[in-house]
Amino acid sequence: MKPADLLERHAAIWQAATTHPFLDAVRDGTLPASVFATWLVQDYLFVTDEFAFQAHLLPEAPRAAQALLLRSLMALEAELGWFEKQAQQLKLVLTAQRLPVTVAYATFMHQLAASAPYPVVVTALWAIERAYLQAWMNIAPAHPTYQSFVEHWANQAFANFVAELESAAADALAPGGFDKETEASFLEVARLERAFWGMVWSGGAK
Ligand code: MP5
Repeated sequence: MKPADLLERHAAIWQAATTHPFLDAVRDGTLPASVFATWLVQDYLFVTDEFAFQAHLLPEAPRAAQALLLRSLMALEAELGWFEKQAQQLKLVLTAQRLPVTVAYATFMHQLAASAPYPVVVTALWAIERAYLQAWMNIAPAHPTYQSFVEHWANQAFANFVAELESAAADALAPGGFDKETEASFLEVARLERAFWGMVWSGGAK
């Protein structure tokens, strides 16, 4: 079984992870600025946690995957700068507290990096990126208010990068394919993605 088979096997769960009223409102330009601000700040904090996660993964990775993972780490650092620029333009402070799902996602990534075997971790990383690719592709092109954010993930270069991660995960999982632990981490990514949209949509109230 390949990484992509997880998407088919859990199609309904994956659909729930990558579609949400938050995203529909971004597409339509009806999302209140305050809700968008909550997402932007929490996603910035998520990316700082993802940066630590990926940095831990690098020395564990097989030689053939190191160049890709290093590029990914560099892209994450650039992305932090991109978030900082957006926040400055919108006059948002990025030093907010992490809301509960952001904390849960950080804990999950930390535990994976600390104790899961490399094939499980690289498959989870692919799932994290694949989720955002799909979520934002689904709503492109969006209302001009938010289109520049949508394009940040809904673009061909990002799709190519996610495809490279998928190959790296497939190489790592071969020849046995994914096991229960890989599948459980994939499902946890899907659950956290869904919960993350719910958290920002409700403004952190739940
Ligand atoms: C990503 C993200 C994608 N930014 N936020 C969440 C909650 N899930 C996935 O990661 P990246 O590094 O921004 O492509």
